[in-house]
Amino acid sequence: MKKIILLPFAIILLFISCTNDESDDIFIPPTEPITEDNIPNECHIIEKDGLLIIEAENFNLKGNWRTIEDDKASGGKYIEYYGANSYNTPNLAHEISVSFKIDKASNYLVRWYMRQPDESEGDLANDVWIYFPENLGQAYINNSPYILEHYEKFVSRGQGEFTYGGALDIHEPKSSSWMRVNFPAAGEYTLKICARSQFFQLDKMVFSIGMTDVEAQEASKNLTETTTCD
Ligand SMILES: [Ca+2]
Repeated sequence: MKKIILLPFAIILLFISCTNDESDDIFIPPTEPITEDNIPNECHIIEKDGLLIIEAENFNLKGNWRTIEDDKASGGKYIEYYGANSYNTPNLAHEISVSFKIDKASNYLVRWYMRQPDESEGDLANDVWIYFPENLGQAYINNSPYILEHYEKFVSRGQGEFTYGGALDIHEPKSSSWMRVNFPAAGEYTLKICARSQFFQLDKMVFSIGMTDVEAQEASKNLTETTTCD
């Protein structure tokens, strides 16, 4: 009598046990190969409301750049160059880059939030080499557009707080200029930066369109980058 009562429980236990084993052990192969149409999600930095903001900590770092956490920095982080100065020519061992997406032909003013260390005097630790591949960067010399075909010095000042600014310091011909970047069509583009000054700190890049520089500064102060995923 006792065996008859226990039998249904034994069968149920066996069934649960087998089911669990199967779900743990069976490997289900992917049903379709990975193609261009079903690759895993990829995210891109994009423009929003006239601002394309790039957090510096999203650059692909190389050489003597490092990411540092700081509550004062946008996104809680900035990057610092801790290698030797490279004032005369870009040293590609410390070249970093970041990619982003543009949705239509457009021309942006290029600025940034940067900081010099507290102990830096004057114009120490306040610049980088900057270049947009495909010669998309532009300066204005004698009120005429000037195509930037290689790295140029980009500089500003700021201590204590990360500070909005950034302008070109071109040596041949010698000129100081705002920097703009001209994207000819929708697509993915890259910004390259190469180290120039030891202990320079970069928080974020700010590209603006359809607003004044003062408006861009106000609007970008407490904003981080915008991303979209496929
Ligand atoms: Ca940042």
